[in-house]
Amino acid sequence: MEEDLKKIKDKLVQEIKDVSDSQFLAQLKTKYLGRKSELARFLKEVKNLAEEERPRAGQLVNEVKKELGDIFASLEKAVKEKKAAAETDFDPTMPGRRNAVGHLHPSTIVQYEVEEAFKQMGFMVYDGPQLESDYYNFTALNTPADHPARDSQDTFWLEGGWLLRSQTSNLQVRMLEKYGAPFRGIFPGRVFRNEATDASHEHTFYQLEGLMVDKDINIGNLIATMQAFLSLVFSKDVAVRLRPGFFPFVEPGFEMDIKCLICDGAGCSVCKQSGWLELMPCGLVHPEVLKAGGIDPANYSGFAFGLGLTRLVMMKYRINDIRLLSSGDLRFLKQF
Ligand code: FA5
Repeated sequence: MEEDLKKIKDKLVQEIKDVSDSQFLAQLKTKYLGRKSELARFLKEVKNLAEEERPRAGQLVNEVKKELGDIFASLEKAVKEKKAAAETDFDPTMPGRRNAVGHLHPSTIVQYEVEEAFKQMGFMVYDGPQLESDYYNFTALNTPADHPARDSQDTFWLEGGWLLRSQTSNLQVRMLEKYGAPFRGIFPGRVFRNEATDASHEHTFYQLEGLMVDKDINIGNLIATMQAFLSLVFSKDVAVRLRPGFFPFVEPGFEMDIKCLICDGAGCSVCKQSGWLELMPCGLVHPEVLKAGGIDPANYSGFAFGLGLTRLVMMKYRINDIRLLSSGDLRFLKQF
């Protein structure tokens, strides 16, 4: 009997080897463990054996029955797991996939660098409204309604004397009103002008205004601050030049130009063949502006500048067309 039972087990092990189908597995289970199986027949025969043989024979049959049961249980588990894995597309053996993570826009990268440079010199960073009143964008800046200087900034006018700010200078008087003197701050942000676009002009671009008001501020302080920040941002000396420039809210006023880094001063479409790019008008704050901000010009003086942040980005990365920066073209943006 022992021999016969072993044969049953071996036969099952042989038959079950490549089974992966649950239906076939169920059939085999009936065949080997069901009521009409050989094993059931053996079990019935035990009671016909001599009394002294019965316990040993019963034990043998039950042992084999348990072994077969275990074999079926583990196979059923394996088949079930395989089926579940096939139903989902999750494959735990696949290597992980990288998510496409974005990054900062080049204008933001440069803005943060400039902010860092000015923070090191004790300037705070402020923000302000892009929808602005005529008063803060022009009138408070010594540029009344009939002033011809208004024409140099083609403004998007809205109803009721409101406008899209044409310059970050709109924050000069707002800040002086709010914080008084002494004051040291920069205000980066978006400005708007109703003008035709070309390689160096956009209708929507970024400026970064700076304002410092304190006792005895003079042009020397202005030039030293400008030089310090430019060499921090470019990590090298860059050629700049100062020309007289007129803005109603500074006196004296200057234009600070940077030698074009696209053509290295030879002349190109970005610098309009001049070799220089107008980057940063600046000057000493006009006494009328200080007064509009509630500051007494007899006690305080200051300097202000209006950096063309988008142009600085162009110089820093040698971008030869300003329009690329707002194009949303990923082939361009992925390079930064
Ligand atoms: C102004 O906007 C003054 N608010 C600057 C100022 C501030 C003067 C404080 C004195 C004291 P301007 O219109 O020149 O100035 O513009 C400043 C800078 O913005 C320019 O030098 C240039 O770098 C940039 N800019 C002007 N127009 C455009 C444009 N359409 N596209 C891109 N950059 C421009």
